[in-house]
Amino acid sequence: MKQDKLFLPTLREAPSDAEAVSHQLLLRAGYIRQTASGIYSYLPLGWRVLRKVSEIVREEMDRIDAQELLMPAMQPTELWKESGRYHVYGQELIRFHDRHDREFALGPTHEEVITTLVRSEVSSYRQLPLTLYQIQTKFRDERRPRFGLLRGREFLMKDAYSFHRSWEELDGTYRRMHQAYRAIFQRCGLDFRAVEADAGAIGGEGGTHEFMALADIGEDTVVSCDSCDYAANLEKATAARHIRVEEDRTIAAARAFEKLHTPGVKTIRELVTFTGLEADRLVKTLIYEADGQPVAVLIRGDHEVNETKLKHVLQAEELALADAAITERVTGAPVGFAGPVGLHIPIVIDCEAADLPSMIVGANEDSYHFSQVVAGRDFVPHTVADVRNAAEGDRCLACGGRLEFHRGIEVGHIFKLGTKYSEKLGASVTDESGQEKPLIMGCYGIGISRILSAVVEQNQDENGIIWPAAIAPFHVHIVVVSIKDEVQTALARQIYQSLRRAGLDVLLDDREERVGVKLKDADLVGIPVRIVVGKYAADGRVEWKMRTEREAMLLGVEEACAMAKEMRQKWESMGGGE
Ligand code: 9G3
Repeated sequence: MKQDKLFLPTLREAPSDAEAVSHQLLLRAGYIRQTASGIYSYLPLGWRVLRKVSEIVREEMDRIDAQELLMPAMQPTELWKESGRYHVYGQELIRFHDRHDREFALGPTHEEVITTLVRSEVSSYRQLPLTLYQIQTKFRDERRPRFGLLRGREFLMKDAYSFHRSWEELDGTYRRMHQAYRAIFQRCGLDFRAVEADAGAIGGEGGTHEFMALADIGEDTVVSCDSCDYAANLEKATAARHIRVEEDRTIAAARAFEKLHTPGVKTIRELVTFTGLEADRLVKTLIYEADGQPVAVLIRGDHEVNETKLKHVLQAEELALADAAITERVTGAPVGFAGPVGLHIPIVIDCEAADLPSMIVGANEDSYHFSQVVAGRDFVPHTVADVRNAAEGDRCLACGGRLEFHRGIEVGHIFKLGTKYSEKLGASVTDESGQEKPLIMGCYGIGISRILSAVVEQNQDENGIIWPAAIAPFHVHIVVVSIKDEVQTALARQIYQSLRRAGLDVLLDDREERVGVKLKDADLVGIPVRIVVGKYAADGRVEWKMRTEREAMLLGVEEACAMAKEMRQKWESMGGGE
């Protein structure tokens, strides 16, 4: 590709509203341009990278016998009413009417479409297992699109769906999909973790894993053990309960609770100062509204409520912290003095708060707390459950190691769906004994366009992007120092043709530009190998520099071409070659 004709509008500066470094660099290096908030055009180099990522995904999907198809973006909303999800998603689901006034949604995902398609075409277990996938644009009207491709409103996803006659058969496909995802993210050069995750609204009955690219910009928190391979999204992560030994429960039970006058002591920090006790001896009482009903949640002063876990424990659709007015109405006291004693609403207490032999809690009276309160004696919890966030430094439940936190970008998510959609939509097969049985399903997503940003977040420096070779828009960037010099342009063309003949993707910077600008652009665009043809061209020597290294070196032309060709072999072998 000759750069003089290439549509590659690089920028010196990123727009001020681009906060994430990947967003800034993809804009500055001319890979994407914003059309509207959360909606992007992929310019030629951006599209080349997207295609390379997509090809890696296709190779790994085809390797596990998944079959590619393409479903429509326009989905009749009757399907969403049939699946019961029409009212689950609000403004995020983009709906419109066609010329016949029929309502459609722009597809955010395709469980409904694929299940009705399979319902009408698959009738016998002999046609199973069946895994279908597509690489297609998804539409989700995010309230706050941000960080460029990391959270867009129109994005490229690979979504796969598998259909089975038994859970064992699903488990087999799920394991193969899990392995294929590892291969895909490794080939894309991502530093990622596969983590146990929460299925959320999709309702994965049998478990779900997310694939997280580690990056500080990531919205998710990955909890991983420093000693074993336990890793989970914070939404789901559990930690070992450290067993208390110091105080005997019977002693605590013998002492009646006492009233403490605690004027102005509203927060745990103030209570620590006032009582001289550590936060892990104190219990905060938070009032939540679960599907509109008030619930008291008791948790140790040094812990945080995990609302994903709490929602599951309460089997609530909607869950939110009650506001001050509701808290005062329910507890009879201003926020900061709420407590379980005398409350007439359900009380959920976190396991580790319940482990306390006795606790200090609000007295449900302004400026008063109770000490030596014993759960089960002075109040009866409705539920004792793990409703807390794991904390950094907690012990790993599996091996006792230390739990560490990392920020992560979700680039993949796989689910064992079970029969949730097949039952709702009536997709079943006759099994060996002629029985009609609902199909057992799995679904598997990869954020293809999001991978571009995740890779850039992990592979960049002060000069620009550093593409892993397998997904770089080109393998080699040839820069001619002065295109007026016949010797230089002839040598550059010779190298260009030789490398292209060897199957390398080569970009030739033949622009009438100062060499400083060309070299800056080359660093910004991030192609793995840079070959500069300049004053040494007359001696048949060129400057060779890897984008990952600071130093360049002088090589003979043959040596440079041979090295580039060898690298291609290496890159191909790292890849998923047959
Ligand atoms: C919607 C809207 C947004 C959504 C969904 C539905 C996320 C929705 C979950 C999934 C689950 C899997 C197949 C590929 C992998 C992920 N956001 N999800 O169902 F209507 Cl507006 O998409 N689907």
